[in-house]
Amino acid sequence: MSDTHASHPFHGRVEDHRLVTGTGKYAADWNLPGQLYAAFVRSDRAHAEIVSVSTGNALKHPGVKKVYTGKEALAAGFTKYFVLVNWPGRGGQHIIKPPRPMLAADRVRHVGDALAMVVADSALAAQDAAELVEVEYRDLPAVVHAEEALGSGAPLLHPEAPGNLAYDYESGSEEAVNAAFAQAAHVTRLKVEISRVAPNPMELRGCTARYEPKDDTYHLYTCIQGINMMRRQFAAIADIPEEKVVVHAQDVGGSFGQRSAAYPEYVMQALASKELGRPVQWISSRAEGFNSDTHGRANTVTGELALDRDGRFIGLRLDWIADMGAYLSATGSASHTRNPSACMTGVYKIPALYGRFRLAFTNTVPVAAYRGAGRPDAAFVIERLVSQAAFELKMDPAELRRKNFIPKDAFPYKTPTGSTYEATDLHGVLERAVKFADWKGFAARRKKSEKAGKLRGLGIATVIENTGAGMFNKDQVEIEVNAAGEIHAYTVSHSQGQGHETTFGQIVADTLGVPQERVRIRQGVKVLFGNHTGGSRSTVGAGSAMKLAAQKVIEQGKSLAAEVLEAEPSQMDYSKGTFQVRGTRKKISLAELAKKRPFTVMGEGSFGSTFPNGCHITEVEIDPDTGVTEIVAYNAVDDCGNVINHTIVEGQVHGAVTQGAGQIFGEQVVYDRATGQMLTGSFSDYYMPRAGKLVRDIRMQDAPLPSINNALGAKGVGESGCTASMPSLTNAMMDALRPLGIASLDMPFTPAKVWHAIQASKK
Ligand code: MCN
Repeated sequence: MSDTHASHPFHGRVEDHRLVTGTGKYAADWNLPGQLYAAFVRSDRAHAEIVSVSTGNALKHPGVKKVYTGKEALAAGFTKYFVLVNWPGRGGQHIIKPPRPMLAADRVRHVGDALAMVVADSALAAQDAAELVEVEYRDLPAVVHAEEALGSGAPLLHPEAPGNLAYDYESGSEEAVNAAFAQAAHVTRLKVEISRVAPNPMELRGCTARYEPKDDTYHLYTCIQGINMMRRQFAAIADIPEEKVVVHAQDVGGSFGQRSAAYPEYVMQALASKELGRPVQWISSRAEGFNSDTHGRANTVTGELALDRDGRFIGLRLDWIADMGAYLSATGSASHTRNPSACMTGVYKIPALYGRFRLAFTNTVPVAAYRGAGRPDAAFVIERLVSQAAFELKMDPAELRRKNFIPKDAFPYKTPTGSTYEATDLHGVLERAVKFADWKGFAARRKKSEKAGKLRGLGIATVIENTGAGMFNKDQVEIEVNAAGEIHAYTVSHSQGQGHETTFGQIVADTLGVPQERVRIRQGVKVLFGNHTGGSRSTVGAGSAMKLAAQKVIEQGKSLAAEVLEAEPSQMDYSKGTFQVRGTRKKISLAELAKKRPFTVMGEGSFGSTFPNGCHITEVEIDPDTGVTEIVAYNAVDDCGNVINHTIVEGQVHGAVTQGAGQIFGEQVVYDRATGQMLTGSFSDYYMPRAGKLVRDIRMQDAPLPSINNALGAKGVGESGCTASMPSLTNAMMDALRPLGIASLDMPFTPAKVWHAIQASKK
């Protein structure tokens, strides 16, 4: 565990000086004396039995210390792993967790599946020797699409999971929905592919593992979202108590859900470190990352919305097929079942609802949480259905939304899937957005585009999502006011780019009324109870605990100051860093007090889910001759409760909108259906959104309605840009394309795909 601090003049984001001057410390910057290096031998095919692995030549390579194969991984007993879903699914069935050795032993199940690890005294020697490991395979047929994997006769990945079905989950009432559909005046149907994406954080994944024989502990120096999730997973795999796992990290160069896992590589490195008596480092390459870092989304969803004669929603049915890849990740199963089902009715009053979720194994990289973790997927389906229903009923899509919003007086609103939404101002947010985007002026803008030979579309999404409820039911923060007068605030949630040192520092400094330069945020240095950074919960959880802890500093400070000033605690006042005996001139600053009586306090609390919501209205312009699309307007009105720092919130929304737009217009992991090879394993083939080109001007307004579920009145914001941008931009695209008779088109809207659809519509 390590220290992050701000030891420079405060300008803007506290962490930026360190990060932009090359003095950050990332996974590859942890270099330990005597460390060895690991390289992994990965499957070059999608599905095959391993007939033999010959390590003789690799072992003879200079510098090689040891070569591990599946045999050693099995012997170590590392085949069990942690999965968030531990509740029964449909018919009381539990999720199927086939054993997974940390190196494939009898079979490889996806291109990139690691089957051997070479440990050598240099990274180069390890890599060269890895190429000398000879593997004999017996090829098996592969399946790379979830719907096909669940079909009859599909190749079977794990004998423990018949029909490749890992988990069958349901939410809501099938009976009630059937009854609603029987009475419907109109039904809108839609099948969508929410594509598989590769998160690609800037920092490559990596770890240095060190076994400490003195106290039998495993130390991981790696990129994380928080220490507790990593410790829990590693301990589950290695079958050791969590106390034996020590995680060290300082800066993390992006994660998006991908860096919460105790990946097999780390476990094997730790095993090697224990056996060889030296730390073992491994840093991924980008190509390796494409094939071994978890992917996101990858859902095929069929949705049906039933409406009555007045255009009111009376039922929603979702059939959700989620691709888990070859093995279950820790977070993927929850992200594709409970998460989307919690906000499955979106912002609408829909009395009857039923969702069935089937999780499939396929010969692809495992899927895990990815910015929004199922919630953008749920919003995508509902918001597309609503806009399509409006088109079919010849209604204004904003009007259909207004008509079906959960009414103001129905809050707190209990959804048919059991969530309780706290109060929101759906109408207020929509009206602001409609005005902000000049909804009424669209017809004229469309005409102008038409004159220029362009197709213009208007998209809207009104979304809500649950954030804030974590895996640990409590968040703790410790604040130490030391003898040097410094204020250190400790948390276990870990920033990966969200600017926590700035916002958490601000919360503590504002509560104490002291300059922010005096506050240091220290992440993952102490083991405390609490959640990792994910689910846009850090502000609600760790942030609230920061405030409570800072309030305790004042309380405890009053007692200590009273002792020093020979007064009663009840006589003490506190303001802007100074304690004063009421009605006298006797006073002492917090810093002076700490020099005499350094002290530490703990702030903690259990904070429930918050429900950030918003309305994003977008416009696109398509050049029909090339299929190239430009986002010509992006207007976002977001309610993320009380805003701690508007610049950071805006940055979060910009980043997430760009990420959503990336998926809608280009990002997609594509596997060849015949061979199971990844066709998009580098940045030459995999489109990453480019700043400035894709989303030119994201305009944003805050519409804060304070949350009542936490000490700050804040709601999470880190993912909302993804949740809203994906449906809004797709609705804009469909609005532009429908007049040509194009009923539906799946993401990504690449120029080629759009051009072909336009050409086909002319025939
Ligand atoms: N904030 C605020 N006022 C609010 C809400 C939040 O000022 N009302 C600030 C926070 O204090 C914090 C930031 O906005 O600095 C995001 O806060 P929050 O919504 O609590 O989300 P988390 O900090 O828990 O971040 C997690 C979220 C998730 S789940 C993903 S995925 C994600 C994301 O944030 N991955 C990111 N944003 C990312 N940003 C970067 N740069 N890199 C990633 O990997």
